[in-house]
Amino acid sequence: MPHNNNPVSNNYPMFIDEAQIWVKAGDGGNGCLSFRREKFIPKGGPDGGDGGEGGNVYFQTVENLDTLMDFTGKHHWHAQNGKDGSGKNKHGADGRDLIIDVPPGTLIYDSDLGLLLKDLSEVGLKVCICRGGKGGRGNKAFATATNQAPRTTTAGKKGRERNIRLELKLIADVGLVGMPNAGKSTLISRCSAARPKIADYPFTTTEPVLGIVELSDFRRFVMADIPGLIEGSHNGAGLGFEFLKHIERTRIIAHMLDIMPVDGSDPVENYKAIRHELEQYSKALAQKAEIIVANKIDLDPDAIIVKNLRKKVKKKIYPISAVTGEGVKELSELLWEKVKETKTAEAQ
Ligand SMILES: Nc1nc2c(ncn2[C@@H]2O[C@H](COP(=O)(O)OP(=O)(O)OP(=O)(O)O)[C@@H](O)[C@H]2O)c(=O)[nH]1
Ligand SMILES: [Mg+2]
Repeated sequence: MPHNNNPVSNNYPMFIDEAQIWVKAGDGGNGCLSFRREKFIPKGGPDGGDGGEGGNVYFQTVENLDTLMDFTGKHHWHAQNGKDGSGKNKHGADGRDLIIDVPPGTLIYDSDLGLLLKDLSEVGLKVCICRGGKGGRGNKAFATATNQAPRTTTAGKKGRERNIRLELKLIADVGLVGMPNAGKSTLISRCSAARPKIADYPFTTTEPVLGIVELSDFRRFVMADIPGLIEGSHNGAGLGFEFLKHIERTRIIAHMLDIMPVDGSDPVENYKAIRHELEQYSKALAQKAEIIVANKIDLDPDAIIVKNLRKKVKKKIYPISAVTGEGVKELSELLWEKVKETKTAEAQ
């Protein structure tokens, strides 16, 4: 399926969540062929009722949804068919509409036509994507003065079906920043289903990767892994520059420090260098809430390096090992809390 999540050519927003589904409106019920048959009324007239209408398929945007993950396990969505008409002029019941909830920011495409049907940009929008089929007519409807006993009925019309591609522009809640090789991709692959490439050389990550971090009780947030930053990133050095503008849109930054860089550099200096890049890039970025994560603590069993880091950086530091998983759960909970705080602050 063609889809472009290359932020360089796509400007903004870059993170795209997608789902491919098939939707079908209900078929109309068939018209009924029937004649009145009652005691003492030998030749009753036609009394076949019309079929009910098929249900429509709607999409609507709701609050509290922020991914298209609910569509991964369900590809077929079907509104109810209309019921057939029956004797005694009974109309068939209309089929129930199907209303599909999507998060605000969802684009709805007809994937066969490659056509954008609707941009559901805000909460509270609702759009009909497939109309249900009309009900067929019962023979009663065909009775005329000259044909009082018609045997004609029509079948219900088919409900419309479409192959739909949903595309959601996501803005990550947490942006991972740090030097190349700090272990950003290792972390995102440990706490989400994202599987970016991981390797022991700098600039392994060349494009942002998005992961959804899931916690208990359906809590989740979106984390973005971007290419490593280096000195001069704000001026375009390395790969990170293109992606800083997206990190600017995240709610918080998780600043990842490698406590034992293979190039022998000093983690404190590295921390300052990245801070400098963020500050040079923009005020908004520099002012964003930051969680400092000290990674690779499995290499520091006596916690001496972390202790030293705390002393020098003079800020709260959260130690983890993205490889062994130590501290990752606690970090995820903390990030969730911080994301929630910023969401609450925004809502006020
Ligand atoms: N010992 C140890 N090694 C780690 C840990 N986390 C990551 N690494 C290693 O560090 C190297 C770099 O990891 P990545 O996750 O690719 O680092 P990155 O920050 O995404 O790097 P770039 O994409 O190049 O910016 C890999 O060899 C990882 O196996 C950790 O907690 N402990
Ligand atoms: Mg990486």
